[in-house]
Amino acid sequence: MNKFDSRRKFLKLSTFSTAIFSLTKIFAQKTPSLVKPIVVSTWRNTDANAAAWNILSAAGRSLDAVEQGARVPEANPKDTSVGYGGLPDREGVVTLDACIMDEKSNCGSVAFVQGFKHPVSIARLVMEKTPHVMLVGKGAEQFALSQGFKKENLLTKESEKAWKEWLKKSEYKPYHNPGQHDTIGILALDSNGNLSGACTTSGMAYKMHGRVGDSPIIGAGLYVDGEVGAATATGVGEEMIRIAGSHTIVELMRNGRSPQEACEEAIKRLISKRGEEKAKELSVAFLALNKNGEVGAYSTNNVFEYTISSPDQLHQVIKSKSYYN
Ligand code: SD4
Repeated sequence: MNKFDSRRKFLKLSTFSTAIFSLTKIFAQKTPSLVKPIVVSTWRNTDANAAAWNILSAAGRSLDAVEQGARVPEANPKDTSVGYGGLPDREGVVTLDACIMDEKSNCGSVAFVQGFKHPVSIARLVMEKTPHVMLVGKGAEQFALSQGFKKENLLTKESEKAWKEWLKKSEYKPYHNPGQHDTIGILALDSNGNLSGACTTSGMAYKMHGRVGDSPIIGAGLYVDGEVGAATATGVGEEMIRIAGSHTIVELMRNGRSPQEACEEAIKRLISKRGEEKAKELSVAFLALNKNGEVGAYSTNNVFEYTISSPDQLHQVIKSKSYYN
């Protein structure tokens, strides 16, 4: 073979390999890697998970799944820690907090909102339609009205009765009250591998008027990093804010911890800051999901449960491990 023949053969071969390479590239773009979807939420939120699962199992977006999931307890008058039917503050006013975050770190949040059943959906519109992340109080309510949300009374007869009963002694002991937490934090990974999260609450029952906890605070009650994982929290919000709990967990996962190890480390950090004496009274729990669909959960006391939905475990309630038994 002379010099020109081998040059021609070389050119033919490289054209052939370029064509194969381009075909592989096109094929890879057209067939996204299919990930097993999963959704996890705090407490016994099986109906919320079912709503989220409807979206995830039809190859929908995790952002839609967490919003639709969070709206379920928001609308349920029997859930006294979230939305409609939420227990009021000590003035008898129901004030709501919520936030939402997607895989690209887009986020939206509302706090101290009165008279709107679905703060999570208002938070989503803050994210999508304003240049801001967080709107509070009257401003958030004005924005909600401008977006077509309807104002309504959220104080149910049952919640009003409970508040009047509470007023008789007016004892505020959120630290001693593990049974009074039901806030939903919900995290989802969709079949395109995208993570999102949402968190919504009526806050601590009988809190001071104007008090806002961790739930609407990005980094405290919720954090999502699309490259790493997501975390959410429930319990006495002041404690999660103190250690930027959800962000701390995502950073620990970024540095190689599993979701379980990260939740345990965050709880231990919180306990070491507060001291064992105080920590024994605290009801705080974290839930985390990483990019590979692995889940972790850990709490201070042994009352925390979470709900998982995946192709292998449909709407299953699981008891979390805890520091104190
Ligand atoms: C808050 N973390 O407002 C919320 C309360 C909560 O279930 O989780 N309740 O501090």
